[in-house]
Amino acid sequence: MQLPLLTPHLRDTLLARAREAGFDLCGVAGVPQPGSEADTVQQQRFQEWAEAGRAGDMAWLLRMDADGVLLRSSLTTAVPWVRSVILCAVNYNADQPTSLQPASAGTGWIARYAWSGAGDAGGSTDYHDVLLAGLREVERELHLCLADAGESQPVQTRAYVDTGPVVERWLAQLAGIGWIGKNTCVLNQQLGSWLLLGVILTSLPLAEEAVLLPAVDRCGSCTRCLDACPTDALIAPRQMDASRCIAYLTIEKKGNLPLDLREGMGRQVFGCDICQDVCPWNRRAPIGTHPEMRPRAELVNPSLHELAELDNASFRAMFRGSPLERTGRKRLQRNVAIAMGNSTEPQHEPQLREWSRGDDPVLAEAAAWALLRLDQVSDVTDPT
Ligand code: B12
Ligand code: SF4
Ligand code: SF4
Repeated sequence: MQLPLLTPHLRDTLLARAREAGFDLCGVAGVPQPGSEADTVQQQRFQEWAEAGRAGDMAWLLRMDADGVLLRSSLTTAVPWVRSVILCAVNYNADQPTSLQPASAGTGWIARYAWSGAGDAGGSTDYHDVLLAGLREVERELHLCLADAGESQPVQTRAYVDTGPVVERWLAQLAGIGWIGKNTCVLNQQLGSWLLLGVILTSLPLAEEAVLLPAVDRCGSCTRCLDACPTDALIAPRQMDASRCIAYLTIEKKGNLPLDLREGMGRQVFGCDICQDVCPWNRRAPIGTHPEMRPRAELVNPSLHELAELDNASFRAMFRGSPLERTGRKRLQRNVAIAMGNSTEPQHEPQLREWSRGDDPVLAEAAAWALLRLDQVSDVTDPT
C-alpha cells in the first residue's frame, strides 16, 4: 500500500493552522535520508563539533545509539521513521532596549527570550510550553486532515521544542524559515533572528511539489557578531564553541566558572543577546505579537541588588514557569556575583563580602573573585 504524502494542499492547510495557533512562520522540509549529501555533511559537522569538545558539560547533546553514533548527528539515527518535518517559529522581539544600550551599572541582563509572561495570568511563561501548545494544535490538524481524507495507514508524529534529539536550526533552514547566520542563529529576512523554534517530526514523505525553497544566506561580508562576542565563542562563521558562550556559562554550566571568561561576561546574568543585538537584520525587526510572549518590564535590566536579595520563596514567586526556574536561584546568584564584580560599583561590596563568607563554596568563590575585581578597577580609576 502506498504511504500517504505531505502534499502541497496538506502543507498549506497546516501552514494556515500554524498561523492561527500563534506562529509567525511555518515551513516544511523533507528529511535528508542516510547516504544523501545533506545528511552526510551535517553528520560530519556535528561529529567534528562534538569531538572538539565544543559542547562543554552538556553531555545530553552527545547521547549515542547502541552503535556509538551521536543521536543528534543525523535525525534518522535518532528517529528512524521520520520523513518530513514541520518547522514553526514565534517572533519574541519586544519593544524594549537592547543589551548594548546604556543602563545603570547596578543592573544585570536577562536574555530577551526569557522575559515573557506579562499580562493577565501574571508570572512568567516558558517558551517551551507556549510553543508546544501551538505545535499540538498543528499536529491535531494533520491527523484530522488525514482522517478526513480516509487515510487508513498509521502516520507517526512527534512534537519537540528543544528537548528532542534534533538540531532545530538546521531543519529550520531546510524548511525555508531562514538562513543560519554567522552567529549560528536562524535569521529571517523580514523578522530577523528573535525567533524561537518548534518542530513536528512526521513519517509522511514530502511530495516533490510541496518542497519549499531554502532561504538565501544574506550575511554577506558582515562579521559584526564575530567581532562583538566578548568571550570569542564564535570561533568561525557558523561555528560556536558553546563552552565559551555566555549563554552556556550562565544557564547551563554548574559549579565554578572559568576564570578567563569572567570579565567577558560583563553584566549578563542569564543568557546573552550580544551577537543578535549587533546584527543589522535585527535593526528593523518587527515587535512580536504572541500574547504569551509579552515581556515583563521588571525583567529588563533588573537590579543586581534585588536579584541578590531573592530568597527561595521570592525567587519562586518571580520566576515560576520561566526558563530561569530550571537554572535555579543558586546559579543565578553566582552569575549576579560575577556581574557585580564587573559592574565597577563599590555599592555591591557588602553583599559580596557576605557571600564570600557563606556556606555555598561556588557562590563564595565567585564573590571573592568579584571583590578582587572591584578592587582592581578602583585601583585603576582612583586618582589618589
Ligand atoms: C544547546 C543549545 C544551546 C547552547 C549551544 C548553542 C549552539 N550554538 O550550539 C547554548 C547554551 C550556548 C545556547 C545558546 C543560545 N540559544 Co540555544 N539551543 C540549544 C539547543 C537545545 C541545541 C543546539 C545544538 O544542537 N547545538 C549543537 C551545534 C553543533 O549546533 P549549531 O550550532 O546549531 O550548529 C549546527 C548548524 O549551525 C549547522 N551548520 C553549521 N554550519 C553550517 C553552514 C550551513 C550552510 C548550514 C546549512 C548549516 C550549518 O550544523 C551545525 C552542526 O550540526 C537548541 C534547540 C535544538 N534542539 O536545536 C537551542 C536553540 C538553538 N537555542 C536558541 C536560542 C534562542 C539561544 C540563545 C539566543 C539564548 C540566549 N539569548 O541566551 C543563545 C544563542 C547563542 C548563539 N549565538 O547560538 C534557539 C535558536 C533560535 C534561532 N533563531 O536560531 C534554539 C533553536 C531553541 C529554540 N527552540 O528556539 N543554546
Ligand atoms: S550569545 Fe553572547 S557569548 Fe554567545 S556567541 Fe553570542 S555574543 Fe558570544
Ligand atoms: S551580524 Fe552580520 S554576520 Fe552576524 S548573523 Fe548578522 S548579518 Fe550575519
